[in-house]
Amino acid sequence: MKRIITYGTFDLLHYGHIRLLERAKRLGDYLIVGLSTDEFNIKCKYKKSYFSYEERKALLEAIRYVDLVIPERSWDQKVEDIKRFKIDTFVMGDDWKGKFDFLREYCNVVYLERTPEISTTRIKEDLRNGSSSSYFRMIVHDNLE
Ligand code: C2G
Repeated sequence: MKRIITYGTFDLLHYGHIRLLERAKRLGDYLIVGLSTDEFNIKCKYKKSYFSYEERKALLEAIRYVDLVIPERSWDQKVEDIKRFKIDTFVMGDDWKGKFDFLREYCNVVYLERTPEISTTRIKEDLRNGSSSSYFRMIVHDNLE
C-alpha cells in the first residue's frame, strides 16, 4: 500500500484544494492530511481560519480522496509523521516548491501545480467586493447562452 501525506489549512474548502487532494491520492492508495490546528494557524502561520479545526476536519473527512486527517501542530512534525505512518510520498502544491526537499531523505517529495485562479484569500476578497468566482461566472454565462 502506497501511503501519501500532505499538509495544509484547507480553509473555505474550494476546488483548488480538491484538485490537489485528488492528484495526491492518485500517487498512491492511502492519503493522510496533516490539517493545521487553529493554534498553529494563529501562532505559526499568522492567519485565522474562518472554519475551526473541527469544522475543517469534518469537511476533509467527507472527501472521497482523504483516508485520514491528523492535526498539524508544528512545522517540525513532518519527519516524525513520515516515519510513524510509513509514508512513501510527501505532496504539496508548488507554491512550496523546494521548501521540503530535505524530506527526500525519508520519502519521495512531489510538488503539484497549484490551481492558479482560486485561493481562500481570493474568496474572502471577492465576497467583500460582491463579486463571484470566474468559474461561477463561466458556468452562469454558459447556461445563459
Ligand atoms: N492549493 C492548490 N491550489 C490552490 C490553493 C491551494 O493546489 N488554488 C494547495 C496548496 O499548494 C497546499 C494545499 O492546497 O498544498 C493546502 O493549501 P493551504 O490550505 O493554503 O495550505 P498552506 O497554508 O499552504 O499550508 O506545513 C505545510 C502547511 O500547512 C501548508
